Amino acid sequence: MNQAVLILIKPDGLKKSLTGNILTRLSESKLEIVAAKMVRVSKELAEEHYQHLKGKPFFNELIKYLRGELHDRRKVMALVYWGEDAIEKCRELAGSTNPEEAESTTIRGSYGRITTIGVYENVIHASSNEAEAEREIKLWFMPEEIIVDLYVTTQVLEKERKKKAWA
Ligand code: DAT
Ligand code: MG
Repeated sequence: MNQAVLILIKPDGLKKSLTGNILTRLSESKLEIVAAKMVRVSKELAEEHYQHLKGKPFFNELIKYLRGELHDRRKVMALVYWGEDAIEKCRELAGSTNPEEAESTTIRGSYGRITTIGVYENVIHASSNEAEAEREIKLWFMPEEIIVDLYVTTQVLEKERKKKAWA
């Protein structure tokens, strides 16, 4: 069954110049990239993304980590991969959440670490199931940023709004 999955290359992955290596690993899946962009992550976006972990002792550090405050890289790379069993394939290539427990051949096992204060710097995010993937993709991307029609859309009339354009 074809599925979509949100992948984030987290700030540690960017700082360690691992983007190419990570994309090469993910390409083993033979999935199609249907969206990609760099994102400066607001506190609101980070907290919404990790809403299921609100209240955990590591939540505040996790939000700082995703926003790049721990790596002086205030951005992440966000991608949507699409194809047969995309979630399982990407989660397998990513490896376990805890990078010390992840198989050494996986992305997290190869490049992740746990910091002395206990942050799991695990290099990438991959959605964990179809419902989460849909929620996350809709959170990170607008419909026109994705080159296939993944989810039902609606037409909205945009009120007059200032936006940046090429001069
Ligand atoms: P995953 O990212 O594998 O889907 P998750 O959704 O349970 O795992 O957690 C999201 C992130 O939160 C994870 O990538 C790293 C961090 N995290 C999870 N459990 C943690 C823990 N026990 N200590 C520190 N960070 C943790
Ligand atoms: Mg998760």
